Formats: sequence, structure tokens, C-alpha cells
Amino acid sequence: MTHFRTCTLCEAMCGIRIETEGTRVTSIRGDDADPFSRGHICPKAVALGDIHADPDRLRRPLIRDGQSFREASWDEAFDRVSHEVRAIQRASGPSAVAVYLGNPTIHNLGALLFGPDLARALHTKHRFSATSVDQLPHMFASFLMFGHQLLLPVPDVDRTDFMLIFGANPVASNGSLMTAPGIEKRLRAIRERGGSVIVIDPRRTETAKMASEHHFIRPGTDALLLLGLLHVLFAEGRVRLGHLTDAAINLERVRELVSEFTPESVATSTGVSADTIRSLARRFADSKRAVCYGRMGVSTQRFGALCAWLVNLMNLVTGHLDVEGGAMFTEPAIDVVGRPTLIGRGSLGRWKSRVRGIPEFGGELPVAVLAEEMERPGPERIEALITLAGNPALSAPNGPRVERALSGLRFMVSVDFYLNETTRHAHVILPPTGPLEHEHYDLALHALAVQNTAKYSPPLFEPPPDARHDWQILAELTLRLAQGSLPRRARIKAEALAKRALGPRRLLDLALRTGERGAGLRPRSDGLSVAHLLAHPHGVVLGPLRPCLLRRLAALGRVPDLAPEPLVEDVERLRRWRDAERPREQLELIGRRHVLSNNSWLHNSLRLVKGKNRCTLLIHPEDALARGLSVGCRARVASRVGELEVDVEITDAVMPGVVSLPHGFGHDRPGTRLSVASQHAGVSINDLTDEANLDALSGNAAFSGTAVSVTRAE
Ligand SMILES: Nc1nc2c(c(=O)[nH]1)N[C@H]1C(S)=C(S)[C@@H](COP(=O)(O)OP(=O)(O)OC[C@H]3O[C@@H](n4cnc5c(=O)[nH]c(N)nc54)[C@H](O)[C@@H]3O)O[C@H]1N2
Ligand SMILES: Nc1nc2c(c(=O)[nH]1)N[C@H]1C(S)=C(S)[C@@H](COP(=O)(O)OP(=O)(O)OC[C@H]3O[C@@H](n4cnc5c(=O)[nH]c(N)nc54)[C@H](O)[C@@H]3O)O[C@H]1N2
Ligand code: SF4
Ligand SMILES: [Mo]
Repeated sequence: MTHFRTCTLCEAMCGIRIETEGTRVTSIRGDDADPFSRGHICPKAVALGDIHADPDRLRRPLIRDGQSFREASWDEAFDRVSHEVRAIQRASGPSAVAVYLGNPTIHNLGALLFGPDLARALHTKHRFSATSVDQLPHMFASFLMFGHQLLLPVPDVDRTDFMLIFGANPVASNGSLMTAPGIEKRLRAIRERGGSVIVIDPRRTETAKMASEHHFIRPGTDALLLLGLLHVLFAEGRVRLGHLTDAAINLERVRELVSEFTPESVATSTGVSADTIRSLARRFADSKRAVCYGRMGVSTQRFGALCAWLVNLMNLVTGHLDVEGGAMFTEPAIDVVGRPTLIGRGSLGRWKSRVRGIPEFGGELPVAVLAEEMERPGPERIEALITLAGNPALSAPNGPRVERALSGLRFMVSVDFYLNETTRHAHVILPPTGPLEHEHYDLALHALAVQNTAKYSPPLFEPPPDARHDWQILAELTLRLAQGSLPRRARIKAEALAKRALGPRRLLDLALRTGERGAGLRPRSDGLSVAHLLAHPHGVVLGPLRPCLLRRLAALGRVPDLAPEPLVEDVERLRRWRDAERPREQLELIGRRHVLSNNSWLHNSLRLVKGKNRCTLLIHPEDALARGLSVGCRARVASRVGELEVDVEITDAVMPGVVSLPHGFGHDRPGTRLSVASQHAGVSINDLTDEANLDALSGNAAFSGTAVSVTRAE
């Protein structure tokens, strides 16, 4: 049989063509007929078949029995969870139970529709997600500037002639907050039409290698560089807001703010020369179609929110926001920004974390405070945790401290199909169906795509009779854990779902039909519905991105605010940090992604991990020499929180003073069931990253620029 589908492993939404025989996947290739991805895939796609067949993938609930687990029935597992969680909430209050939603939630329609309901139904202040080790600063800046956390600008990569990239490596990551399958080709096309791609990164990455220009930057100094660029734009009279001129407020505030940041004043701290800064600013402003884009490297650092704001300002004050070839906003078939029932606009500081007093954003506290909130005794201590599709043992800063705290919990339940570094601490594991056993629609990623698109993928395989989908598990938990206190709408939805009377497909159909391009409730129509998408198995392109910001802001009752007060105030923290003394002998640690990894959870696919060891420390020849490190050596790397040993790779692809390790490895923990990954264990970078390093404004983890010492391991 031949099936067409969207790959759910990363944000690129590639169309794939899967051949099956019975319950077996025989091949996975790019779908040439997908109008958006046009046949592109990366080598990871085949892992969908590997996950499907993986004998380590859990298919029945597990309940802890001393040091090991035993299989249990769904009834027993659910009974156990509701008994424990309700007892803890009764005795210690709702916030004694925490929830953590991991990254694959975004790539799973059922989990995305029902995970947040469960989190809300618990009425806990302790909601966490991978957002705060990732894109939180982007959401934070959008919330303050545009009034909605998900009104996120996307680079119009197919029509731009000048792309200035800060801290992103799309050639390896396949793009983020920029769904653009085949991104390498799209970037190459910019150069082929005479344009430029410029990369600012402490490492000469795969993207930097194919770019027109690459400039090294000292980790964590991007906000200074961006202020320097903005200084030039104002000083040289290159500021123009175009169609946003009348609407935007606080331009003068920005002018005042950037006036002190001359290129000369930021050159030493950033490592980017004043001449380069002037030239970049001029070329950016002079290009008719230009876009500035920043991602992980500028969001998971000390000044993440400032960076996200200043990147938006770069586009805004040069007339490159909300115009073709610039940073644009999407009009997806299901517009979450226009539908307050799906996700709120955002919120800030409605409550604070108990130990460090970090404000909530969007109803969540940052993952960096998770461990301390589990450890510190007192009222509202976290005593129980529910994880959904997350692996904070490897993904959160100071993972070992998180693990120690997990092992001290009174109760933990994980909705996950692997027994891994995190779920090994659970008392109950509830395994959902695998990625090919349920239907799919990219609710979140269509809203971040460089073209307006829609695609529905039906399930390939009938799940085993006793299996449960994520949404079924979540609906059941929501009903059992929130009885009495559940809002009416959520209760009706959960009850209907638990009875299987209404699946994500019905909800999706309703959302598509009632959207702007929807079929409405008429039985026959050309508009969008699940039936329409089923008739177009390769997906539909709804058109290129269009200027729409003012219309969308009007609907929110907002105008673009160029200088929201919390961001302006945070510049003082940046000045203090710039002027502080730092020890010279320390190196600064940054992360890296490889096209064959996917965060922490695809290393159990042999095809993806075999071959050369990828979990190595990159170090510049000068730094290696100074530490007596030579080819074939192992290094001991130590930070404030921990240390590890790792093979070194000596290369001038990282700038002097900077070392790099990938994230998502460290599969040598005992008690997991990952037979392949544990043979290719590597080390976890988050044994070194420091939960004390935060973007103090947004609460996001600041992985980048962790201070480490590196010595030769004997
Ligand atoms: N193959 C693969 N693809 C993935 C993933 C994966 O694990 N593997 N993960 C997915 C996920 S969850 C995400 S969020 C996206 C992330 O997508 P990207 O953001 O494109 O991915 P990264 O490779 O983390 O890119 C961050 C870049 O920032 C640089 N950097 C580090 N510190 C700094 C700094 O201080 N300043 C600047 N200017 N640059 C800095 C790093 O060297 C790196 O090149 O990728 C997604 N795609
Ligand atoms: N130092 C450092 N740390 C990082 C990063 C970095 O660049 N550097 N990147 C950060 C980023 S961008 C992210 S997004 C996070 C990711 O952090 P997390 O979301 O915490 O972890 P993942 O590694 O994505 O693990 C996903 C888990 O979900 C499970 N899973 C997969 N699919 C499904 C499903 O359909 N349903 C269910 N129920 N479970 C599923 C997997 O088995 C695995 O246990 O890591 C962050 N941590
Ligand atoms: S680029 Fe991402 S979506 Fe495309 S095949 Fe690879 S993992 Fe799947
Ligand atoms: Mo991420």
C-alpha cells in the first residue's frame, strides 16, 4: 500500500510517501506531489518506520515495582494515577502537582488539543513546558509588541533578497519558527537570484558554510550587536516604517535608547568589527526585500527576550515587517491567534515561582525552576509530576539535579512510549500509540509556514486493540483528575472523547469548516474540511503570505508597540553584564544540532546513530594547544554544576574561546529500555548547563555561553 503523509519529526512538514506491507513499513521517501515540500525529505524521515517497529517502544502501561516495572492493564494504571494524584492534591493543594509538556506535543494533533486541557484542569501554578528551554523569548516579544504570544513573524524566505540570520542553523535543523521544507534549497535560491544570506554565529555551521558571509560572534552578545545595527540605522537616517508609520508607537523611545550603542562601543564585546556592523546595517536597510531572523542561539541565552525584540525592530524600522520578502505573518486555515478558545493571548506575572520568584508567562513557569520547586520543602512544594512527551532529564538545564528531584517525588506519571532517562523515574508510564497509528494535522506548524498551507494525514496503521492514543489518555486523565472543577466546555469535550464519540478529527473538521477559508457547515462546498483535505492527500497550498498585520492587530485591539517598557528596562541589565569582569581562562559552551538527531529521542534508531561518533567537543586549535589537547584526546569539561569527559575535535569552525557539544545525548543512565541509544550513549550537555543562568526577563533557560573549564583527561 502507498500512503501520503506529513513527517512529524521536525518543523519542516515534509510530505512523505510511505510504502507498507501488512503492518510493516517497507520504504519512506519524499512525496514529489506535495506542493509545499516538492519531494524534499531529510535522512531522519525513515526513523518514523524505525519507531513504528522498535521493540523497545512501550505498548502497554508500566507500573513501578521497586526498582523495576511490570506491565499493567489500562484500568489499573489509570486507577493508580487518579488515586495518587487526587490524594496529593487533596492533602497539599492543587499546585503540589506539576505538569510538563515536551516538544513532540506540538507535532501531535491529539496531544496538542488535549494536553493543555489537562494542565488547566489540574488548577496548578506549576505548569511547565519545553517552551522555556526554547522559543519563549520570541513569544514574549510578540506578546509585548503585538499583543499576542503567537503572532510570530516568519521570514518570507522564498521572496527575500537579503537574509540576516542570528543563531540559527536551518541546514541542520531544517528550520524553526519557519516551516520551510527543503530550506537549504530555498536559501541557495536567495543567492542564485543575486541576494545574500548572512550568518551570525559563534560556529561556522552548515548554514554558515553555504551562506554569502559568516561572522563569528561572542555567545550571548547579540543584543549588543543588534543595538549597534539599530544605532547605525537611526544615525544615518535609514529608518522608515512604511505602511506601519501611522500605527506604530514609541519610535522615538527606540531612537533615544540606541543612541549610545555606536558600532565602536559594541565591537569589542561582540567580536564583530565596527566596519562590519555599519556595512551590515546599510545593506540591510538598502535591500528592497530583506529579513532579519533569529532562533535558538539568540533565544536560549541571557538576553533572549531583548534579542527577539531587537530582531523584530530591525525588520520594523527598515520597512521589512509585514511586507513581501520581509518578516511576515501567516493566515493559516485554523488561526489560533483569532480563536481565543484554543490558546490565550499570553499573560505575564500573574503568579511567581515560590523559590526564586520568577514570574509566570502564558500560564507557565520556566523549566529552569522545576528542580528547586520539587526540592524545597514548604507549602506548594511540587510533590507529583505528570510528563507528556518530554525528557527534561536530558533537555533541561542541570539535568542531573532534575533527575535527583524526580527520584524524590511522591508520585510521577509519564505519557510516553519510551522508558528513558526521564520516564525511568515515573511510577506509572502510559504509552500512547506510535506516530503512524494516529491521524495528523499540523495545528501549530501551518501557522509558522512560509506559505499558507493545509494538509491532513489519516493514520496508516490500525493500532492494536488495547492501544490508546495520546488524546484518549489525556481525556481520561482530565476527566478523572478534574472532576467537579472542570469548565463545562472542557468537560463535555473530555467526556465525548473518552467515550470515543468525538475524536480530534471531528474537532479538526469543525475548526477547518469555521475558519476563513472553511466549507462552513454545508455538506458540499469547495471550502476546507477534513473531507476536502482527504481528497487532496498531498496537501493544499492556500497562497503566499500576505501583509495582514494591521488587520490582525485591529482584531486584537492593538497597535505595534516598538518599545514596551519591560524590554526597554532590561537594557540596563545588558549594560551591567557588558561591563562586568569575567575570568579569562574559562571557555564558553554552546550547543549544536546534527541533521541525524532530534533532541533526545531518535537515538534508538540504528540507522541514525551508526557511524562516526557525533557527540564530541569542538574546540579551537589555539584553545586546544593551550590545554595540551591533541587529536584523539579526551577532555574533561567542568562547569559550576557538573563535569564530564568527552572526545575532542579540534577545529577552527568554532571561534577561539568557544567550545561546542551537541544536546540530547547521555543515554548511559541505568534502568532505561533503549537498547540502541544506550550503545551510542554520548554525554549530556545539560550535565553542564546551569539552571541559575536565565534570561532574567522571560525566564527562558540560557544554555548558550555556559562558562566551562576544559582540561586534558588522563
Ligand atoms: N536535526 C535536528 N533538527 C531539529 C532538532 C534537532 O534536535 N535535530 N530540533 C528541533 C527543535 S526542537 C528546534 S527548537 C529547532 C532549532 O532550530 P535552530 O535554531 O536552527 O537550531 P540550532 O542548531 O540550535 O541553531 C542555533 C545556532 O545558534 C548558534 N549559537 C549559539 N549561541 C549563540 C549566540 O550566543 N549567538 C548567536 N548568534 N548564535 C549562537 C549555534 O552555534 C547554532 O548554530 O530545530 C529543530 N530541528
Ligand atoms: N543544552 C540544550 N538543551 C536543550 C536544547 C539545546 O539546544 N541545548 N534544545 C531545547 C529544545 S529547542 C527543546 S524543544 C527541548 C526538547 O525537550 P523535551 O521536549 O523535554 O524532550 P525531547 O528530547 O523532545 O523528548 C521527547 C519525549 O517525547 C516522547 N515522545 C515522542 N513522540 C511522542 C508522542 O507522540 N507522544 C508522547 N506522549 N510522547 C512522545 C519521546 O519518547 C521523548 O521521551 O530540549 C531543549 N534542551
Ligand atoms: S526535514 Fe523534518 S519534516 Fe522533513 S523529513 Fe526531515 S525530519 Fe521529517
Ligand atoms: Mo525546540
